[in-house]
Amino acid sequence: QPGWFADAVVYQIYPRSFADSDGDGIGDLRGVIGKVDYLADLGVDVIWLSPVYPSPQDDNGYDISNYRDIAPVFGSLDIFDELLGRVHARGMKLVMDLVVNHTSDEHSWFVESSSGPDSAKRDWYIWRPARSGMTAGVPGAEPTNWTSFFSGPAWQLDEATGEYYLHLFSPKQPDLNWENPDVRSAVHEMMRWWLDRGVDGFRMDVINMISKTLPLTDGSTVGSVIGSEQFLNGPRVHEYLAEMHREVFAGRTGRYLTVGETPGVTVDDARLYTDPARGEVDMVFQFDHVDLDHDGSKWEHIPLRLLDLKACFGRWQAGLADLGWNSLYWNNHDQPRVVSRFGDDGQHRARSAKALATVLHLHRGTPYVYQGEEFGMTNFPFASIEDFQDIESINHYRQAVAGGQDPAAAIAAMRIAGRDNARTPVQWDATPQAGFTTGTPWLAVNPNYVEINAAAALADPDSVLHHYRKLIALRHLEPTVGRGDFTMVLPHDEQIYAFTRRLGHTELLVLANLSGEPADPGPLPEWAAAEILLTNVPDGAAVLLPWEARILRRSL
Ligand code: ISL
Repeated sequence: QPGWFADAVVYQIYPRSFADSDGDGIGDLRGVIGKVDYLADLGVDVIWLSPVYPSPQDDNGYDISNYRDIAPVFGSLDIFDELLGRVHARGMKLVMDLVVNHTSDEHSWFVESSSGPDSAKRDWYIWRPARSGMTAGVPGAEPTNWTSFFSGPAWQLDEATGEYYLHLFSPKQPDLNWENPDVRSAVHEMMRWWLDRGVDGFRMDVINMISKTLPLTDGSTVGSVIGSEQFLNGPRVHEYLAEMHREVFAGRTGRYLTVGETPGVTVDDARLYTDPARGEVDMVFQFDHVDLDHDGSKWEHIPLRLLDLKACFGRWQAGLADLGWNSLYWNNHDQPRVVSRFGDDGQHRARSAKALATVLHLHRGTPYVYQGEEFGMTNFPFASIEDFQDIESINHYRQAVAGGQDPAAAIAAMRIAGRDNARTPVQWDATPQAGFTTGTPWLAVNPNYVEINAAAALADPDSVLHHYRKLIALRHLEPTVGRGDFTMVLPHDEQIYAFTRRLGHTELLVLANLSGEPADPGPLPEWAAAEILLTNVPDGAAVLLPWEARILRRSL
């Protein structure tokens, strides 16, 4: 039987872009406090806060220099405690981002580790000499040929000691050495410290990368990141997660949430990660559906084919039907906006956003809503490299242009797939800077804020936001949404996404036209008398309008 989180919806806050209370142009915890009532009214059960710890902000806080404090730019521990109290008072939970595959290079652990080969913490990170027979610092002398997620080699030479350290992400994000038991217990202790403070769990950043295959050798991956077969779902990762679960959660009686971010995870891996009997994590974020619209690297866009999407989700639904649990997401701070990506952000913006939300939320699993998704925020019209702030995009641009790519083509790819699409400030209202800040925002506000904003959506009973509110309320009212089994219907239809959910004597049918043309589902006699629970088109007919979606219920 699935846990409490089957009936829950999680809302992700990327604090930098959420709400700025002090006019410095960067969102902060006081800003979040000001929106707790908004989130409670939306109906979400859990808030996941992207990192707010002290950080040089090389990767917007995913490079942490102190795990037990709050960055001044975001607030303080006192303000954090106040937020936690407010969230709990409104009956919601708060989950922290746990980024422990790597720290910042400015974390005291790394400062000590890099002080010399004899440092007591040398072994807390992954240090290696230059490739044998080569001089350190010469291109190609890196210990292995691995590349970083943010372009270039995954190794950085430390001039002082002549050794390299591993960084799967930026050079300012050195990878911790999880083989060292002291590293693991330091992480466990830090997690207990946050739980003792009252937080309700963790979203675990790239947690399936913490175990590397030893000895480290050249990678053979074809694709964007070389070496990944040696660190994705590595040999000891399940052991580490089970140990973490024991060391951190054993004996605690609260209802916690743990979700692992796991790029490259397969259904079979996920069955291991999320089998409750194994005691690892409650659910993982898989990436298959967000990999369907590109070829090779994320920058090589191809249009989504609905049949691929249905096959992908269908596989995940079937694979975790009897054991484990799915997370469900369209968006997060790393992904372009779903209405622009898989919907229609022009003529049918509201209707397509509602259709996509309906489909996602009615799958079996725990849905995640990313800030602004709930009222249909769109991608940003990026025009030049100066418009970007994200390290991944900027590094990619430099590498692509240095390699001879047309700069305009690189920008075009980044406009489609760049992470900054998700990171533009939340559009609260139609006042200057969309009500996000009284100052100058760190990343430009989307010019469409005058029409697309939370205040306008709240005032319009027919808005995307009210549709999200109804979907969340439906999950709370109708147990079939959280707990029913899943059966795909019309699997070969190229326009319609349809499935049923069944629990006891209740059956739901979801019918969604995920295309810009009318679509005919054909006769559905057994549903003729069914009750309509939710639609995005008033008075729907037999043939579905573009992006029309409905949820029906019948008793068996
Ligand atoms: O964003 C991605 C694809 O464009 C992924 O490769 C992403 O880097 C990967 O999913 C890991 O993401 C997480 O860890 C990163 C951080 O930059 C991301 O924001 C975070 O979600 C390193 O901590």
